[in-house]
Amino acid sequence: MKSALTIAGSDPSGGAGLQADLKVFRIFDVHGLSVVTVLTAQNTEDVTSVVPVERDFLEKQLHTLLSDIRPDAVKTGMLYSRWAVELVAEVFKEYSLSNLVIDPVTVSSSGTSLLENGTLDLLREKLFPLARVITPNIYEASVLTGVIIENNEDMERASQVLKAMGPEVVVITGGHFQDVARDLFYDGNYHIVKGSRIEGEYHGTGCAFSAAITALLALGNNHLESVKKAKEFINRAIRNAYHLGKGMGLLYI
Ligand code: PXL
Repeated sequence: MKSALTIAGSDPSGGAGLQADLKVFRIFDVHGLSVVTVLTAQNTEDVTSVVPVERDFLEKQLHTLLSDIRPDAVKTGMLYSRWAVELVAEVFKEYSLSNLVIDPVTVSSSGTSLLENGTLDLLREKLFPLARVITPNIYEASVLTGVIIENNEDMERASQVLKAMGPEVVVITGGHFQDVARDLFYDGNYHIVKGSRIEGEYHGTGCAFSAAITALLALGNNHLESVKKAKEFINRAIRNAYHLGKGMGLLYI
């Protein structure tokens, strides 16, 4: 059995965060491991509170788990604090882990900030150089690079700037210029991964997409295959999304 670890926040609505990641790992028949970084109070409309776990407890969770089980792939979601980013980078090196997927979470779909000031600088400096794949959306790619993204050429420029920060592969999601949905994959060469643009707001698409890539890497797929298959998976999950609450749709995962 292959295994994948998510280091992420808890989302009680089950739409995003580690709950979504674990469901995705299960779909791909990969054993799911999870280390919780922050607790959130949220529903399909809003995030109302964010409480980081204590540093010592995050460290304890990581060492206790990793001294016993070696995951085949690891993803990070909402790390929130600067110290959490530093700790994850140290632990990743200490255990010589591979197949790190970073979803550089910045804001929730409902607009709440999901990180402390300065966390993005540390993500760039400490974690991106260790990454196999990073999966910013257009907004995150823009914040991380300073490139204003208004067309496909801007998206390409941002992906080059991000690649220079150290990851093997950059996938910028959510391009929809000229009404065509496309993600940009860049590993030194460009590949366009087409999506279908589906109207509406869905919660946790970034989490589920990066979790699917993580599971597929754990299973031994190469990075382009992993991204293409993850995109097909996410398109299906959006097409079959449903509403349980008053706010955003929940993915069928
Ligand atoms: O979708 C980003 C995200 C990641 N992780 C957690 C979240 C959210 C969005 O709300 O709550 C825990």
